[in-house]
Amino acid sequence: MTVESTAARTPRRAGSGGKRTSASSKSASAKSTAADAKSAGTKKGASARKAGDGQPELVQLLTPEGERVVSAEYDRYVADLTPEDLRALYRDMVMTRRFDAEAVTLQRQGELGLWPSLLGQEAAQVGSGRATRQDDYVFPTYREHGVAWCRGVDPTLLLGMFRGVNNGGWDPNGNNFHLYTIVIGSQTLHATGYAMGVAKDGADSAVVAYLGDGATSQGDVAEAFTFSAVYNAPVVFFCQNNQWAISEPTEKQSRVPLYQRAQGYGFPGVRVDGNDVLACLAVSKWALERARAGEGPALIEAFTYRMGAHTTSDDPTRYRRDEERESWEVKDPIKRLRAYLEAQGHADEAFFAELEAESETLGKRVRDVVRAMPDPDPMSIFENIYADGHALVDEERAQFAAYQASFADAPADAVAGGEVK
Ligand SMILES: Cc1ncc(C[n+]2csc(CCOP(=O)(O)OP(=O)(O)O)c2C)c(N)n1
Ligand SMILES: [Mg+2]
Repeated sequence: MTVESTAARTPRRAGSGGKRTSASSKSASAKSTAADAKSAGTKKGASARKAGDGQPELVQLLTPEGERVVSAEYDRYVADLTPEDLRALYRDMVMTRRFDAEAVTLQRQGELGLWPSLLGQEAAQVGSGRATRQDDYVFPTYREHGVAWCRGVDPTLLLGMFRGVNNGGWDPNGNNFHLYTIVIGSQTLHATGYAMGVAKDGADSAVVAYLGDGATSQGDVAEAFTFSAVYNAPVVFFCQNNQWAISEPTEKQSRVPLYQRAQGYGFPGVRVDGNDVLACLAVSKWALERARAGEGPALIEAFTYRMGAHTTSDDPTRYRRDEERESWEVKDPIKRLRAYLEAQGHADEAFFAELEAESETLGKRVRDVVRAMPDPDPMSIFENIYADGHALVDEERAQFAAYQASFADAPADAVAGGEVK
């Protein structure tokens, strides 16, 4: 039991208009993972595992070897998953990893300015992303490519900002997936405010705020935790503890395990194996269900690892040892679900081969779309700053227009009397 049950369980929200009900569970399917768990190669009643040397327990439903662990507490959240659902989770992770690898390559080829890879964090993102409902709202950091995938955002749209051709790239309200946020931790406040609004509307939607381990040291996150707790906001804080905030290890962020921070704010915190897609799905569903039911926020700490560099501008060999990375390779989220699918006879060679081909097609599409992205008009950088214009921006615009016009190949009509046409 890793839920901080000592934290004050806030009562149901009173008088908030609409009725908030628990998420309805899907009807029982022919073959459940709980049934699978009861069959061959399962471990009973041991879903809380040690995270590593001296680390506290974490919720785990699939071991790194792909064995299903029975959990009295969390099995019910994955009990209705069919073999098809499990293959779909596997596909999500494979497609996400392939997309991410293509983006890294595109950056290396000079097609993108920067890329923050999610390598190693696929299970945390797909598990939590697939736990959300369409009407839920998600506030990501800059690394949530797997969550974007689950929300239905076309992956090619994620690349525009990193190519420098736009300031975001997608309509946040199209998929209830907010724009990427680079200012560390600030999205937790946006999410909290949004969740307070959802509650005032009387809707039974929930909100998920993604954050990193480093973000937990930000004042914005402390404020978001405080406000969400006292206003009992339906928000789930999904923290991917990938062990590093650029070159700062988690030990430099906190003297207690991150999930325990929730206790001080009066809401529950859980540490989950972030490389176990089933556990991430189950724990996220638990947190979303209680948020919908008016029980307020929860903090999930998905214990995982950033297998790549912080971004393509970073060189992690300067601050961490290869052995550390290698120790996480054996916990790979994709390999462990594959082992489970194979052991259960839920997927055959043809499935894996088709998926491989499908992911290559995605890679090619991403490449083609990025290379064809039109460069924006340089003057467009001055758009969308103030609704009604601003003297300083006008001055800067004129200066920049003159600068652009000073190039030999500038179009003759680029400027007229210092004003942009
Ligand atoms: C307010 C603020 N301070 C500093 C930075 C620079 N910065 C960018 S990423 C990063 C580390 C974030 O680490 P973490 O929250 O663990 O997320 P991760 O990158 O590991 O996913 C920092 C300090 C920033 N973007 N915003
Ligand atoms: Mg981190």
